[in-house]
Order: sequence, then structure tokens, then C-alpha cells
Amino acid sequence: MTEVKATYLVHSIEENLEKKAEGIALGLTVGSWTDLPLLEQEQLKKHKGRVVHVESLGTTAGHFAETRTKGIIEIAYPTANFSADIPAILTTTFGKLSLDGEIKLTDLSFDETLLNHFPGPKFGIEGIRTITGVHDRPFVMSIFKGIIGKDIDFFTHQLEQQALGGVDFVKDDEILFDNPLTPFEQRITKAKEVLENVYEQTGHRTRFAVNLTGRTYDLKEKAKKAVELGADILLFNVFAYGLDVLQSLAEDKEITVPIMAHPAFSGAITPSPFYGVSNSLLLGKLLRYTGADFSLFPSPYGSVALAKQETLHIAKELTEPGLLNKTLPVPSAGIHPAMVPQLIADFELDSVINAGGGVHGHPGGATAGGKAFRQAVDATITNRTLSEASQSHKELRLALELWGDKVR
Ligand code: 1AE
Repeated sequence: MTEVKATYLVHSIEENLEKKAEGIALGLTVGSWTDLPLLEQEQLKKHKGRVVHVESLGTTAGHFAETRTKGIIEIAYPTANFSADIPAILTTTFGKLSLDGEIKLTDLSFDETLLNHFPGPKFGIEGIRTITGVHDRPFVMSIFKGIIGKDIDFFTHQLEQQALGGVDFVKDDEILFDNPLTPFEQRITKAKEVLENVYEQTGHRTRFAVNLTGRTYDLKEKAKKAVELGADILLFNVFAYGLDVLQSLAEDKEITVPIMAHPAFSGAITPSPFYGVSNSLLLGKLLRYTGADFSLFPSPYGSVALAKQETLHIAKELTEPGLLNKTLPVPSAGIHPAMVPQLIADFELDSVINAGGGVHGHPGGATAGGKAFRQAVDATITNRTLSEASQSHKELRLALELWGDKVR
């Protein structure tokens, strides 16, 4: 019998965690058990949840009016109970249970048979390295800023300025939706033109991630149109739509470009230590399973930081060896060049250094901002300090003068 295993962190009013665990295992599967006639028990055996592990972590007070028992509970749910899709799996493992109060879903573990129903990233890290020809360093990405209310000429100019700095990717701002000033299709065609021109001048081809937005049932056609027009990458606000929507896009054979998952709205689900879903599961494992080629998440150092261990756990889920292609970790938000050595130490070469304000806020403008990041990356991977490199690189020196030469 194959199973999906769910791990929960509980802060339970019920002191007996074994009893609590058995209640969950039954409540989310066959309901009552001991009251059932033996024949029915025999029939339902293959559907009953199984308590795998219960561990008490002691009692906690302070956050709650009453003392709670903190602990870890692991339950296995037979795959016979659900279809092999994320909506069914989430409803089984954390549907009604998520309404229960102080319980957090920290992990799901799929066996190989179940995992085979999930596409994983179409390109993954290897595929993106092949597309870009960048093999020996972390990627650098820049983000459009201040684009709402601006026209296509502004868009074109800002893209050109960013690309001239040598960044590998430029992503749309996730809050830019379809609008008459910078329509989706025009952003794609103009970006292609500009980026080809910059390539002619510099020999470096920056790739543009266009924000795929609109009504759910229109997304596939829109994505296919984007591919036809020559889009490089699709940016996708996956948590505003749902992981299953990402999976449908990733599985579509006609959508032949990488997908970049933005974490917008995930903060409504993950931050509490008591309830919701862990970042490592949502922004790590499940984004990889459902087909994100890139996963953006808050870094440990910037403006909306996550705890370092949590970010490392996300990156581990995205990149550890397994059946599926690996997803590129993109630790983001409030990143500036002085953070580059620490980001590379933490997330290694298979990652993306991503900055909006850290590029556009450079005193020399966005081109100088991109160059400062590339200089910081090159210095770090050749074992030079930023301060050494800044002596021969003006853009890096100006960035360090503005933002400081330390992580914080
Ligand atoms: C975690 C997502 C980061 C993001 O999308 C964004 O726009 C960051 O901007 P900056 O680098 O903080 O200016």
C-alpha cells in the first residue's frame, strides 16, 4: 500500500499527543473506528490513516491563555484515498485540519509512485544553464521598478539600462498586470528587440521574465501566445492562483519556456510558528514538484527576511538530488552588492542573486547597479574580497560606499 506522510507541529490543548494523533489519522480518513463492526473495519483498513510518529517537545505557555503540549506528529495517509493531485493531497492531509487552530503542516513526503505524477521543473538548473550558457557562477537578476503608470518607452529604456549592466535575467515587477500602457504582448516583443540589440553590443544576452497574469482559465492560451512571440521566461504569482495551476502550465508541452515562481501571497500562509504551512514545504518542495524552474523567497538578510535555517531548508528542498529536475533558489528582497559573498556562501553557485532597489538605487543608475553585482560575484568566486575588487571597479566601489560593505 502506498502512502503520503504528513508531518505536523502541534501546540495541543490535549496533553496526550498519541490520542491527538489517532484522532487526526481517523478524522481525515475513515472517521470512527472502534465503534465499527469487524467486517466494516476489514473493508476500511486500506483507507485508515496510520500514526507513524509522535514526539512530545514539552509544554509551552506565554502565547496561549492555557498551557499547551508542543510536539511533532507524523501521519501516513493511504494514496487509495485520493487522486494524485495537489488539491486532493492538501485537502486530505491539511484540509479541515488546517482550521483546527494550533497545528502547522511542516512536511509532506511522497513515495516514488506518487511523485511520478508530478512534472518537476521542465528545465531546472541544468536546463537554465544550457539555455543561458552561464555555467560557473551564480546568476544575477534585476527587477523592474516604478513601472506602473509608465508607457512602453519607459519600459524599453529601463530594460535596456538593466541589460547593459550584464544581468542574466530581468523580471517584470509582480504587481504589473495587463494594462493599456505596457500590454503583455508588447512587453514581450519589445523586450526581445531590446535584448537582441544589447546582445549585439555586449555579447551578453539578458533574458526577460514576463508576468503571466489574468484569469486562471485564460492563462494557458496566454502563455502559449507568449512563447509564440518569443518570451524567454514566464513569471507567475503562483500562490494567488494555486500550485495546481502552476503544475498545469509546467506540464503543457507547448509552453516551452522556464517558469519563475514569485512568493507573493505565500506570507498569508507560512509565517506563523503555530499554524499554516512551512516555507520549506510551500516555497521549496511543492514548488519543485509542481514545476517551478525558479523559486523566489525572502533571503535571511534583506528587507523581509526569513530565519536563515528556514531559507537553507527551502534551498535544500529545491536542489537536493532526486527524481525531478532541480529548481533555482532565488533569495530576494532588499539585496545589495555587499551581501553577495554571504549569499554565495549560503546558497552556493546554483542560485540567483536578485535585486530591485539594489540595482536601480545605484548612484550611477541601473546599468552601473547591474555591473556592481556582476563585479561582486566575480570577486567572490575568484576568492577576492569586495573591498579589494572595488579598488579596480568603480561601480562596486560606489555601491559599497552607498550601502556599506557589510551584510547588515
Ligand atoms: C521576495 C520577492 C522580492 C521581489 O519581488 C522584489 O521586488 C524585491 O525588490 P527589492 O530587491 O527588495 O527592491
